[in-house]
Amino acid sequence: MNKVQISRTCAKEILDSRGNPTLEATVILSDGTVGVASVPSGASKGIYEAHERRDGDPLRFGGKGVLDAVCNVGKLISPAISGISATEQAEIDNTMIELDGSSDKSDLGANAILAVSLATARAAANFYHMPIYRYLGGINASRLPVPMMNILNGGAHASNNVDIQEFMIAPTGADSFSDAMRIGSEIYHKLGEILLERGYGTTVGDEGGYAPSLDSDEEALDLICEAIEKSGNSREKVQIALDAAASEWYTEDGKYKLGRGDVFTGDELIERWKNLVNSYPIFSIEDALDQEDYEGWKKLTRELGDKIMLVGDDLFVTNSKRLWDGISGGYENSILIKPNQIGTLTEVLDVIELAKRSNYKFIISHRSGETEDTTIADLAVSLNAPYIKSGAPCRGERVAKYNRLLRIEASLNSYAKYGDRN
Ligand code: 2PG
Ligand code: MG
Repeated sequence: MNKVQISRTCAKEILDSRGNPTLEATVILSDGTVGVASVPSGASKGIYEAHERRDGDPLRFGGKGVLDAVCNVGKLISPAISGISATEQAEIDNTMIELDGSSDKSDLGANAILAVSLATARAAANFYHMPIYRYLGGINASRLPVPMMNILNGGAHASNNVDIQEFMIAPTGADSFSDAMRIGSEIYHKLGEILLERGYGTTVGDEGGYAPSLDSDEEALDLICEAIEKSGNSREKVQIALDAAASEWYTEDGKYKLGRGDVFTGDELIERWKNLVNSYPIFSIEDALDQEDYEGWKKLTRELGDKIMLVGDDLFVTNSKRLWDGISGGYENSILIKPNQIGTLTEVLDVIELAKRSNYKFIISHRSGETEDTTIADLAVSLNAPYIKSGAPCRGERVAKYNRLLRIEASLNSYAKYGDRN
């Protein structure tokens, strides 16, 4: 038996940052090397995402247990991949896809499959005593992504009245990744002070951003601009990104009904985004329209696609086929990458390859329910990704990824590049 072959795989049920169960998988190689990875879970999920398998037993975790998926790892996946070299990522991922046999990984569960897929890469990296970004990315992996920090939470991630799910600051003009994190943290704390002064709540939402109830979403943007200025950081260094998560607003009659009661047609919503882009330093909007509003996407891309990043999350769900449809159909110019939307590392790398070849920007992303696993940070560096979003510079499971990037930056030393800079 060769030493890097997989000898055994198992999993356990652990908790995510919302206190819901999720999976942690362990892959053990024949020389005893171990790789461990856990998977996150979303709240505003796209309907085309790979299936996250839950037990549905109302007597455990309100039906959200993942013991069936855990069992699938030990009983079905482990024997199927044993004996394959951990460096053969595509073979391992394909073996699991074939074993599952469904179109959405619902049989074994995309959560079970992804946990094993990532743990395999970790085991292989450990075998070669390499950090995982170096194992995955090779000698040219040296660029740190621009962090898109979600400092004000709304939508499905908070119980306030703010409609837009994520208000993010991105220090695109920072000198380095660590400089970007300093800027983000300073603005975050300044925003907290401003909210307190105005008598607003400073409790935080699922991704660590403040979650106050406000008069309007425009007020959120005004407060963030004020925080940028009062923190002493110039507007040239920091831009704003939004995730509208508009699929959550879409109604059966093809309109958008927001939480406060405002109703927009698709055209009216497009006008609203154009007005906001004209009034604020917004450089990126994710899920500006519903995941199936294809005509709307075409129109929005025609009108705003040469000005800002239009990012597909629910629309593309990290799926090459859906991205290909988008490229041919002319919708959006950027894609959000969430490994658990598709379920294997190989498919994640494939969709990013397609995005790069098609001149689509890509953003590596966390989920709103996270664990302390930091694989997405390494993944971003391995691919020289331009952006990462991992929530606010606050809360352990969010800063775990940013701190991992700070450590990678330190170890790359003067060879670390940042964002679009050389
Ligand atoms: C999103 C994500 C992550 P969720 O919509 O982009 O921020 O949220 O994980 O709830 O889908
Ligand atoms: Mg999103």
